Amino acid sequence: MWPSALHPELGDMPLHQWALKVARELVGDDMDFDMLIDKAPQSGTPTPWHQDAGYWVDLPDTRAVSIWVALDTSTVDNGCMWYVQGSHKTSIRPHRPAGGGAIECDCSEDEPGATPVPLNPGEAAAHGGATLHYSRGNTTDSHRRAYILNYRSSVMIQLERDQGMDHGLSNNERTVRNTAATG
Ligand SMILES: O=C(O)CCC(=O)C(=O)O
Repeated sequence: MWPSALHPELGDMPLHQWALKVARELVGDDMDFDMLIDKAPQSGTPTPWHQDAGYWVDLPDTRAVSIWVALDTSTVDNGCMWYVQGSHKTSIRPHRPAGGGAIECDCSEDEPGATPVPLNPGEAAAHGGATLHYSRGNTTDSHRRAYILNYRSSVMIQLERDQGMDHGLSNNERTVRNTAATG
């Protein structure tokens, strides 16, 4: 979580500048948080089906967008994203804990509209808070890395922070401080 908190200079670089422009056009107006996910070779761990809104605290304005940028070629076999077409306009399904802090809801590759979205490095897909999505485990010998930038309005970000929701930023800052203290 939060690569840009570890390396603030990322915020001024082309990916963040470009993604912010796209996010402003689509819905949000500020970066809520960013993530780097590396599905390591042969790691075989799927990301369970979920809607991001299943993680959220209650907010009066739920408009948000995530921009998922492929850093490696993503394929069905190394765990490219799957989205359910049209689900961004549906209600939020019940979610349950799925282990390791993740959550999941009832959905499968057989859901009508479920579509894998393989991407080349540098290509991106955007999803909203209600979009059903998932990825298979990586069963190949190469990495599947992605940089994910999440946006919503700055007023809603402040409301989240007021309720203690910072997507791991405070943990991250503690880790950085401890790492610096122990060398
Ligand atoms: O990269 C993945 O496999 C999952 C990403 C995800 O769930 C998200 O961006 O909301």
